[in-house]
Amino acid sequence: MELNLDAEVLEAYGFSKEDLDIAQIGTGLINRTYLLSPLIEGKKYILQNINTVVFKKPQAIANNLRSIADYLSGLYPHYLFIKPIQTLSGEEMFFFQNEYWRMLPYVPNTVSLDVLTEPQQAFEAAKQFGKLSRLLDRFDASGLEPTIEGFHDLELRFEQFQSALNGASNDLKARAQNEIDDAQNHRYILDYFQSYVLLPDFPDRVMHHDTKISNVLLNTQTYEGVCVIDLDTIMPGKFISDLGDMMRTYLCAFTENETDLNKIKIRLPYFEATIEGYLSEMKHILTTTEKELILFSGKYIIYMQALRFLTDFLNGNIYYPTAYLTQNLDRTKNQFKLLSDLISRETELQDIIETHLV
Ligand code: GN1
Ligand code: MG
Repeated sequence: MELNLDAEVLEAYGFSKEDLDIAQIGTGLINRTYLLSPLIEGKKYILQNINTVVFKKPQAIANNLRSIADYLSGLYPHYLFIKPIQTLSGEEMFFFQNEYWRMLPYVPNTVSLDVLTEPQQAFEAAKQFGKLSRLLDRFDASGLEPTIEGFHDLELRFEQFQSALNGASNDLKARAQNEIDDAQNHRYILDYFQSYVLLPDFPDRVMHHDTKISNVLLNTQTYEGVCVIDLDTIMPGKFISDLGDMMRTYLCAFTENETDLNKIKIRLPYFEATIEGYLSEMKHILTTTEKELILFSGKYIIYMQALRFLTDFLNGNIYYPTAYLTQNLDRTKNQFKLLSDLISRETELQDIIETHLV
């Protein structure tokens, strides 16, 4: 396969294109990822092209990862933290023809899943993300830079929704009327968050900010969690970001792209496994206030993702890649269905949480 990959990029890392088999991999919507396999023998590597429309400050990513990697390697030398490999001239990124590239080690004997088929996978993934937060509990998050400004800021996401609404055509608004109502009717989720945000025991922590299942590597044989990947959005945030996105993406058997809304519901065993895995690492780290917000984390992130898809639909689909005109609207409906299922089962979900907090 002929790939759009210049030999200079590989040479910056001491590789020659002729010695490699190069394949594009991954399902992420944002960066382009390649697997480099040596034709004769040797280690495999991952090469990524960073999407600078989304990540406007690639240097912030490199700085954050360097300081976290230094901290972790000093205190927990056995912890596998996937940091970028340096170029021959000692840089964490290679800038070529207006594009940023970086290289990462490939972790052998691991798989990355696109969908969860067993609650145990949710347990392992939640444990891995919880572990990263636990190990970084004492790390000073204020030294990190936001790699995307306001990324999980629900207030900003709500404002972006409102300005998209103000600028949208009557046709788009008419198509999205029910979802626009849903967005307004759930605004209390933002108000609730704001009533907590300044409390001293609701601290900023180091968050991964993209805890979907494909961002955890599992051992090929045992399916135990090995490490987390896709570290571009590691930056300060509230714990609800990571746990909430796990709820958003692990609990339903179908993704945000499913259009049959009857299929969109929460699976209790996956909920319990997610909570159990996360709390196996974070139970003694979370503050009293944070523990009160465990279930809320799901509402917060699912609502935010619904707003983001709806905003993009009203803006004419400029952020998320879409296969058809109303895909972002369908994703919005999907996320609101998930949100309402979560809300309708609040009592039993809260009971599960209580069981695992004792
Ligand atoms: C984007 O590209 P991917 O799938 O890793 C987005 C996430 C959304 C997700 C929704 C930088 O992530 O925040 O939750 O799509 N990442 C960015 O599918 O915007
Ligand atoms: Mg990502």
